[in-house]
Amino acid sequence: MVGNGFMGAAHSQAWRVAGRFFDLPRQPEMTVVVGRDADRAADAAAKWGWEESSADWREVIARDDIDLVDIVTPGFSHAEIAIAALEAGKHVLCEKPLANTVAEAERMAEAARRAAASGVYAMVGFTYRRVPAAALARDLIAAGRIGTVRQLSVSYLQDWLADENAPFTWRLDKEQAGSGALGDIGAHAIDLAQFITGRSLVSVSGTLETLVSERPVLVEAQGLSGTAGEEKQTVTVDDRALFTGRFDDGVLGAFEASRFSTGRKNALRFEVSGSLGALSFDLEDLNSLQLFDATADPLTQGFTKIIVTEPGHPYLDAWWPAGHALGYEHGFSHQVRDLVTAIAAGEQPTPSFDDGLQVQRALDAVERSSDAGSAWKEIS
Ligand code: SOE
Repeated sequence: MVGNGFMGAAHSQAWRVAGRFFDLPRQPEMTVVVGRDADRAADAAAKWGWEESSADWREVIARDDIDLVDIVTPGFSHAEIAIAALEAGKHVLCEKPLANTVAEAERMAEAARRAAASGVYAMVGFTYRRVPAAALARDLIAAGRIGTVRQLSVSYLQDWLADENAPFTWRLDKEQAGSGALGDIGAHAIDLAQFITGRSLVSVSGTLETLVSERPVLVEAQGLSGTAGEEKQTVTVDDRALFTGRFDDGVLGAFEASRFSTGRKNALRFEVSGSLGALSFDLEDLNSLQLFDATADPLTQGFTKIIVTEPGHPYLDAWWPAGHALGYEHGFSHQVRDLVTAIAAGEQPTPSFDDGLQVQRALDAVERSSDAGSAWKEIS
């Protein structure tokens, strides 16, 4: 695994746990964790259960005992590491968004297509597809449970930047992160909307805004934030992204991504309305999915809260008895389960780098639209 920040902790947990709960065709071995700072990488290895640590990813991907490279670094380094790993014959899991630019994502997708021809696969980490309630929503929509989808809204709301004295971290630097709320969490909203509906966005109209343009420098990172210093640094990304998107079946979706939504910690929400019913989900209540059945008796109709913990629900057979809830980290374990299962079967795991490229093009179209006064832009 290359990278040892917050996302590295989440992925480590998944690599450690997935093979102990799911019957995987191959058992993951957590060989090396790589970090720029050798001491911090060594601490991460000891804490998270990696056999070794290293400060040199190039040396690690050249090793014969490495089969798969998991990339959890900021976006600017994804292309270089992923392409090198694929060319070295290693399977790749890469955090979202796939890259910082469409050009980088195109090169990555091309490398992934070449590698797949010889049975080496790449996957992008849109982990929320693997939240059981989200997977159930997709199944219900595909089965026609809410009829023809007519509209949807998807928002991803967090508030870890609402404090204007929260320090400047890499997620606020365009050079390192590519974009702000748009790429960091808007990318999840786009992927999830496309995943649950089975449709693709084709055009968008959007507006980006930066609410706090200068922040104190970071002294020491902790989680998403850290301790702040005296000096100031200029924020070079958006804090909030608002956009509408047209899907390939004509449906119009409403999207919002913000890290300034006071009181909302990790609220990835969707509501999909169809001709026969509707579905509603909130990641802050991730063990449930709300279903409205428009064909039911009007006198007793209403959104029903489905508790998504039954063994028959997606991914739930491996976990606890019904009613014993899952959390944020389980999506990552499900991701490992699906990735390892696909690789062992010689199949392309999803979402592929081509899927990641399509999301990257959508992000780019939102930026182009915002620059052009919210003019509609094709995703191409
Ligand atoms: C920060 O906004 C962040 O950690 C994202 O980078 C992740 O992708 C998301 O899962 C949680 O929030």
